[in-house]
Amino acid sequence: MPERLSPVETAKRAAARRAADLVEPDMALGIGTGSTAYWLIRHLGERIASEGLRITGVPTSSQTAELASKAGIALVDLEAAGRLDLTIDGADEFDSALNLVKGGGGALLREKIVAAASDRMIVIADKSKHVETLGAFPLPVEVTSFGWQSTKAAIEDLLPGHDLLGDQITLRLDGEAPFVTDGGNLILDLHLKRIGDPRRLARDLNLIPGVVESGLFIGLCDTVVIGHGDGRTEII
Ligand code: ABF
Repeated sequence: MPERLSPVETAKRAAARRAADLVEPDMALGIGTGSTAYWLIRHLGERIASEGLRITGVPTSSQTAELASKAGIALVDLEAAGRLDLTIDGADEFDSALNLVKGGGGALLREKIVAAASDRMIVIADKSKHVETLGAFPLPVEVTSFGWQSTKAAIEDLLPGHDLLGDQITLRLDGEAPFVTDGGNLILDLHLKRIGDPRRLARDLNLIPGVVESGLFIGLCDTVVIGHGDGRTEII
């Protein structure tokens, strides 16, 4: 009995399946985090089982590592892998210049490092992630726990000089406690509503002491595979 999926899950699965079909034997892959990436892992597992596909993978989170290992993907450390052929990952938003907002799952630092170490990056996403202007999704910024309130104040001082509609900053929580990333850092979510110049904001954020990385991925994504609720896909 085939699974009955919601239109959003149908879209995610379709995008993931199309991207999985682009993976070639012996590729060294960066493998993303999030529900769309988990569909990718499932489809790669099916190809491993059905055609004996041989690939190695660098996971971007502990959950990705667990799922990829169970799917039969040989996991390697990024240091051992060196350059990767391809990273496939999800996103929270993407615009038509293929700028991304990522990090809703809290793994943005490893996701960005892995993407930057790859010859190509493909994003897989349902069509609702395609926006004209980034910013409706709160922008995750990873900061050191040491001095995080000073870092937050420095970000607040930065924002008025940018083309934004919102300016609230919240500390991401895990229940009552601050959320802690795989790297031991904290995440501030910037509720900006509209980011007029993502490249400039990304650059300015990374100049602030205490900011480890932001969820703005500029110039890293080569292709987006978009999934639709009826199972169709398109590539931009
Ligand atoms: C990860 O996947 C994160 O960067 C991003 O927040 C999330 C998107 O999740 P989903 O695919 O479940 O929409 O790449």
